[in-house]
Formats: sequence, C-alpha cells, structure tokens
Amino acid sequence: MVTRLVLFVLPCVLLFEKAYTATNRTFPSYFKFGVATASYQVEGAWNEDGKGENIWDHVCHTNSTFIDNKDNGDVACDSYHKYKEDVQMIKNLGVDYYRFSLSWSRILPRGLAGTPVNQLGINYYRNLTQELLDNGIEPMVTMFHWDLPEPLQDIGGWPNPELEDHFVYYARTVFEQLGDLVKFWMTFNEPKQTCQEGYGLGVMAPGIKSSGIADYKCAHTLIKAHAKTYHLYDDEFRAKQNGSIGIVADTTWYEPASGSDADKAAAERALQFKFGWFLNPIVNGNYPQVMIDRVDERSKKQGFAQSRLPKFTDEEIEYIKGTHDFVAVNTYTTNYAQDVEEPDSDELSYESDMKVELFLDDDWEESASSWLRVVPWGIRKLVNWVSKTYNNPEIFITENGVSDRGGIEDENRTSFYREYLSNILEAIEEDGVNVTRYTAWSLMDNFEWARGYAEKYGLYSVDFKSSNRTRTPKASADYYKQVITTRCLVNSC
Ligand code: PNW
Repeated sequence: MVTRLVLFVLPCVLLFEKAYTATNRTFPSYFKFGVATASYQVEGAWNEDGKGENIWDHVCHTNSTFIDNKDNGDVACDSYHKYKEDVQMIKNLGVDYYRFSLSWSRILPRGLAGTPVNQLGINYYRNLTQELLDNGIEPMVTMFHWDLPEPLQDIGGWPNPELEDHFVYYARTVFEQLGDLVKFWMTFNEPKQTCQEGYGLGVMAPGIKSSGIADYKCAHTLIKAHAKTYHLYDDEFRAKQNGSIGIVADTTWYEPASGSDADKAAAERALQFKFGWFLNPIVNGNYPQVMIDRVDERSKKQGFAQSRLPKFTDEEIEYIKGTHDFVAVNTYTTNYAQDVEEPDSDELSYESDMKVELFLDDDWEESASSWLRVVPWGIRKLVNWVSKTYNNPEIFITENGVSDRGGIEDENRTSFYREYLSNILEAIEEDGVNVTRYTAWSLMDNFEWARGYAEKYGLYSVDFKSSNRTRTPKASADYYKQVITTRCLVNSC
C-alpha cells in the first residue's frame, strides 16, 4: 500500500515541481514580447514576381547532398501568398512585434549595387508591413538573414570586400522604400553563422571550407557594411524616419568545464571569439584583444607575412565604434568550455586560434537539434555577461526557442519557454540587467536550413504535405499567449 502510494505520489510531485520552478514575479510594463521568422525559411515563391536566385535557392537546387531529405525552400510555408493569415496568427498570440527578414533577391534580383529595384518585391514587403501595423503589431526588420543573392556569391561572397558597398546600396534602397513604415532595423542576423558555417566549416550555403581565413575576411566585410549602414541611417534617414538600428549576434553560453583558472579563461576566450568577434568592434571599435593577439601570433608562426585576422585602420575603428542603438542577442543553448594545449602551428583553423574544447553535458535535456540542449540557467548568465562586458546596454533577445520532431502537444516547448523566460525575469529583477524584449523562435515550423523540415521550432505547426500549408496552434502557442496576457509565467502571480 505504502509503495503503491509512493509510486503514485512521487511522479505527481516531480511533475508538479517541474511545472512550478518558474518565478511568480510579473514582467515589467515596458517589457515587450515578439515572435520571429526569416525570409528564406517561410516565404517560398522562390522565382515569382521577378525574384532573383540566392545562395540557398542555388545550393538546394544543385547540391543533392547538402540538405537533409533533399528538402528546399521553394514553397516553404508559402508566406509570400499567406501573409495575411500569418498576421492573424501573430495577432492571436498577442505579441507586440513581429521580427521578419527581407529577401535581398526579391528587392534587387541581381543583388549588385546600381541594378534595378523589383517593384513587386517591394510591394510584398509594404503589404506585409502595412498589414502588421493595421493589426497593431510593430514590424522589426532584419535586412540580411543569410539569403545572399547568387550573383554576389559569384564574385566571391562576403570574403570579398566589395560586398560592403553592394550591401549599403541595398540598405539604402530598403530605407527609401520601407523606412516610412519600419522603426526597428537590424542589418545582419548572426554574422557568426554566415561567416563560420558558410565560409569556414562549409556546412551552410555557400558551403565554402576555409576556416581561419575566409571566415575572418567575411566578418571584416560584414562589420564594415554594418557600420556604413548605421552611419547612412544616421546621416540621411534617422531625422525623418525616427527609427533605431542594430545588428543581431548569436552565442551559446560557455560555462567553464572546471573551477581552474585555465578553464575560466577558456570560457571567456570562447565568448570573445564567438560573440566579441562582432560585438567588440561595434561597441568599442576593434576585435577583442585576445583574438587579435592569438591570431596574430599563430599567423606569424605559420609564416604569414600578415595576420590572418584583417586589421581595421585607426579611422575605421573610430567609424565602427558605437554603431548600435541596442544589443540584440540570439541564444539557445550552453556548452562547457575547456582549455586545451596550444595546437601545432600547422593546424590552421578558427578553432585552433581559439584554443578551447567545447562540449555538451549528457545530463542536459536533448532537443531535435544535435547542438541544442535545454539549459535554462545559461541565458541568465549570458545576459549578465553581456551587460557587464558592454557597459549595461539595452538588450533584446531576438531569438530563443527549442526544436522537436513535431506534434501539437508540445509540453517540452512550453516548459522551455517558461524556464528560459523565468531566468530572464530573474536577470532583470534580481541582477539589474536591462533586457527589454524577448522574441520566440519561431512563429511556425519552417525550413530549418541544412536540416530541412525535420527539426521543428514553431509555436504553430505547418502541414508541409498539404498544398494549403495548413497552420495549427500548438499548446506552446496557448502558453505564450497566456504569458503575454497575464505577464506571468505560472498559474497566478
Ligand atoms: C538560428 N548554434 O540559427 C537562426 O537565426 C535561425 O534562422 C534558425 O532557424 C534558428 O537559429 C534555429 O536553428 C542558429 O549552433 C543555428 O549555436 C545554430 C546555432 C545558433 C543559431
């Protein structure tokens, strides 16, 4: 009898505990909630109404081994045709804003500076933006979320410094055509992924493997393009359009693998190599000192006449410094960081420059994505680190979420949001960190890049087998909506 009672009561207590670990404080009144997607992942209509080809169209159509199940974004969620329905889904969640991205090739089909604007592409984004505004939802726009026009890859892509001016021309077009409606701009989404995965490891389009060389060149062009776009906005558009502008950088939280000084330094070095790579120039003007020192020294030992890490001139440092109105962070997971011995000088890669081994803890709850484990406390430590490292800026979480393999009863996602949001609220209330926005990734299941449609991040599920791409809210959508309405994570605050 006693054992039976224990067997019955114990799981209930555990369940109860799991459900109520979140804080019962309420979110401050200024705090805003949003939801996000990106153009290539949801729009489809890959060759409609004058859109040009981009690197993801290209890789999906020409490389049969690059994407799981040979999936592609030709139709995706069909948001190009279903945007009004999307806006109703967004409205139903009760969020304050929608973060979406523009397809460069839809706006400038040939990508290059000086080439004609595609009016039908502009119309699509004006219609979507107006529909959001008419429904009381603030548009938050990312200019570049990985879908580079193919003609720009044909001239070398981001490692080619000429891309700076091609991007700035595109940015000017976008301010001119959409700037009356949009008040929140983000130049680049996750430049680290573009440069490291696209030009270093070669696991994302365009699939170039040149770690320790092309990835650094890519970042250099991106940072300069960002700074020039920021100044363009300041000099010619801000006074009449009154918006703000920044960049979105992503990072994992790196927890020292032990209490040793070497591992603590390794965790800090990882944060500087992954996040400081972009944020340090944008806040302070130059790459993190540890990165400059290490890449310079290893390059020298390797016989390079110049460092593999490109240099900013003094003038450029002044120009790049402070080109942000907020700090926008995408974050999902945590890794342990462990110091390793200095790699041989014949090892030429970003990883050997960083000199840190990163790994996951098997005890951390898994997701459908191999790199993503559920570690709610990581986000609290991360926002504290960002706040301390960059002089207490206004921080937006512009992406956070978890994947599974499908299903409407997604208790895993509900508890992920509850526990991550709880840690953010504690960072605000107990640690004094200035986080003002939180964005769930994603509005709906979509094209998860090289993983195709198998890994699902949506608050709404999408039936990719129906030509209608039918959307259905998941349990997590109801939960997110409840949090936004009550400003409370648990049953009552
Ligand atoms: C982000 N990591 O990418 C992107 O901005 C989204 O487009 C994407 O769908 C989402 O996260 C989920 O993957 C990331 O390995 C991909 O740490 C990988 C990592 C981080 C972000």
